[in-house]
Amino acid sequence: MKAEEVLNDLRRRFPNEPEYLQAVEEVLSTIEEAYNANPEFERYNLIERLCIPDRIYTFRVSWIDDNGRVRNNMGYRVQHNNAIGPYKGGIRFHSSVNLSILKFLAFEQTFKNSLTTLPMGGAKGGSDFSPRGKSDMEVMKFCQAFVQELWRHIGPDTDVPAGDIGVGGREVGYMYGMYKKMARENTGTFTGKGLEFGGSLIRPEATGFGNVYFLLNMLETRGISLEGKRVAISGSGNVATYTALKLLELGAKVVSLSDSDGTVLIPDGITRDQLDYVFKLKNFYRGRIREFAEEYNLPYHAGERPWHLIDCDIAMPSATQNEIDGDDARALLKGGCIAVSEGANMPSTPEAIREFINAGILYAPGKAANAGGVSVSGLEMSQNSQKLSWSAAEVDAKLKDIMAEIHHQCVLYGRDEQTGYINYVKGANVAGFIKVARAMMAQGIL
Ligand code: NDP
Ligand code: 2IT
Repeated sequence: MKAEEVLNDLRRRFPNEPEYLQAVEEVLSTIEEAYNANPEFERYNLIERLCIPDRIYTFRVSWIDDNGRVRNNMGYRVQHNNAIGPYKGGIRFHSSVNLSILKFLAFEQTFKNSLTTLPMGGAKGGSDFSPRGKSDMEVMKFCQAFVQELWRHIGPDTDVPAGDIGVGGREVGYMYGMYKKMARENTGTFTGKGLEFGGSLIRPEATGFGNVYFLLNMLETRGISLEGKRVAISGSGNVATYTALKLLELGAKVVSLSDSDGTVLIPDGITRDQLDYVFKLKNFYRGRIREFAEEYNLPYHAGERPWHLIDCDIAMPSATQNEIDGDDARALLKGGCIAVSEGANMPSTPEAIREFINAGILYAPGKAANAGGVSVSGLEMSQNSQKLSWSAAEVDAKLKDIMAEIHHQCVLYGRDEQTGYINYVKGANVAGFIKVARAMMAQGIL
């Protein structure tokens, strides 16, 4: 396999899917050697079957808003690969959602889920519906209409959706309610459910906590302590806020948060009271980070991302894809950044990744660093199957072990023998790939 040839073919066939092509390019450029080491893979044209999703469902979602107007959104589910387990991955509701974005996310999810050590295939779904500015009733009606189409394609051993941007506990609850009604069963087909109806303790915290656990593993390879480190975070949603919470608990300083309108700087580090305010603002009032800045008289930069606004030791991008470009990466490095651990999926552009790796800093791609979320989703599935629920301490301990194992796999496949540098991009891609590839080979051409 020549990565460039495979890519050129995909570029020709999917010319309007830049995010998908970007994600595939990053993986192919690092697994070429591992792939070619096994000639059987090529004979089965494994690479093409791994890059192109198994199937994609596309549908229209019609619903009625509070003013009685009929609204139409697009709905999608990309079932990418189920070689190692049922399709598994989040649902994103955001006005920017299109097939390219969901295909990139489903592709990434396949490698991420392979890394988790749990039996889950890769999928992603969503809609260009934006919950922002919608009433609770509108969100409910939309979720119900979305699931009236989706429900027949999912199931506890077929495909298990969860949250992502714009989809949290509220949306999962509404979607699961309608799913249950349509499917006439109660097997927990969504994860991220409420605790009263099969949800797992620590699932809301899992992505952010898991990212901090991964960061600790990375820092340990260089004997660096997290205590007192200045951490810039982007976003102020699920991943960002729980990342901040764990950092605070471990004595680090969170110096920024953001949303799609702008960035707040917290030069002395966020306090627990301030963070509680953000949790309330975002989850209950669905307000803007600007309001937090106003409440505490903190510097706010409209329309800006954090990276060039404040010096930090560590960056944890936790908002969206391609939110750190080459200039942002250079600004981070100039400001003394020694580690980047990605809470978001593909937040760094290829140029930014090159900058980080060339500078020799610790750099963890999202598919490794943010895998804690889907890992605890996997644990939620286990608990649902057993009809049991585990304690928070038990789930948290399992999450820590899983993040350590993912880190271990990255080191195993990503450490350069000569320099000792750990290329976490290569490590995560190769480790994720090998497991899926072996499973695909064992199951024949499907
Ligand atoms: P939320 O919807 O809870 O929060 C998203 C945050 O990012 C909000 O602050 C939002 O601002 C901001 N944001 C979203 N889109 C943009 C954009 N285009 N430009 C700038 N800011 C933006 O989502 P999550 O916290 O769940 O997800 C954040 C990231 O983490 C995503 O990349 C997601 O794929 C990834 N992830 C999530 C997991 C999970 O378990 N939830 C697991 C693994 C990865 P605003 O409110 O203004 O839209
Ligand atoms: O990107 C991700 O890993 C998620 N949004 C979580 C997926 C899941 O199934 O919990």
